Amino acid sequence: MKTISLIGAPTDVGASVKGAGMGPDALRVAGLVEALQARQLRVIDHGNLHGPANPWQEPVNGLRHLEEAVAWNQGLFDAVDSALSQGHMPMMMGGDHCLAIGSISAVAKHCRKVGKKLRVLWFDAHADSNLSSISPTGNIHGMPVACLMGHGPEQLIHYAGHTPAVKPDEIRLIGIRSVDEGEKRFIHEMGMQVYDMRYIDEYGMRAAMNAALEGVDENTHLHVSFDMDCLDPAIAPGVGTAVLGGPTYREAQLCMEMVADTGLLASLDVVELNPALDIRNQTAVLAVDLIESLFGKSTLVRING
Ligand code: B3U
Ligand code: MN
Ligand code: MN
Repeated sequence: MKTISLIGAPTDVGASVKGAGMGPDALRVAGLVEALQARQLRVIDHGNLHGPANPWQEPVNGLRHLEEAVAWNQGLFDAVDSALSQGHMPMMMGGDHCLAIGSISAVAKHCRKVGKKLRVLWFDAHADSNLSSISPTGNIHGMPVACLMGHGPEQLIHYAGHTPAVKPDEIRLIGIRSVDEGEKRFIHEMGMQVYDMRYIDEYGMRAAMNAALEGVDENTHLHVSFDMDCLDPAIAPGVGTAVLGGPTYREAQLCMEMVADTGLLASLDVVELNPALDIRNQTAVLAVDLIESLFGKSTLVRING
């Protein structure tokens, strides 16, 4: 039986909209633990990590709350590292997306150790590829992809023990539709593969997912980093930085089902859920619904669902 380690990281230090720190509890209230158990998974809820409060300060040298982000990411790195070394599947409940630096760094370290290939599927409306020198906001939740690729403040790029933690060909960005000019250049320079909304409109989600999953095999550790603002705000209003024109409910379900079909999912982040902006916890309920599909729940006409 697979064991899921739930790790709550209740902070919004990487954002400039308040509220993502309530994400972990909103997911619990929406029935995450029970839903996973119903998928025949053993669940250990480690509760919420502790870290520095959000001081709500202006950016310093292009970075807002660097010290606090470093502390939270170190805690998360340690928790994910420990879950993986026990053979558990870590599920990080954010919190804002800057936390993926610690979480994915631990995953990258693990992959090195056990000789697995890494593939990260980064679902997001944003490219999260800013550098302090080009970021329009200084918010670190706009920078985790760049940090994981070794471009960011020293304190955020060495958790994995090897830098960069993730190579450009190990990550795929999906659902992207809000990219800053500097990020565009960075993405091209790095040669990252991006399945943006234009791609999804033209070729469909099935083609996008097939392309994003190309080359994965039994020796691949598949990590999903799911920013709730990837989804269209019509179905997911409970996020801090909503962007029109995201995947529909059906498209999102297809993504999850196609990941489930690979049987390779080995770690997960669910981030940027902002209960303060939600309507009756519907975005958290949707997250739980999608996570069920990610773990193999399928429609009634399928035999195993
Ligand atoms: N690219 C902008 C906006 C943004 C990125 N991620 C979120 N918002 N959630 C920035 O601040 O870097
Ligand atoms: Mn994000
Ligand atoms: Mn986003």
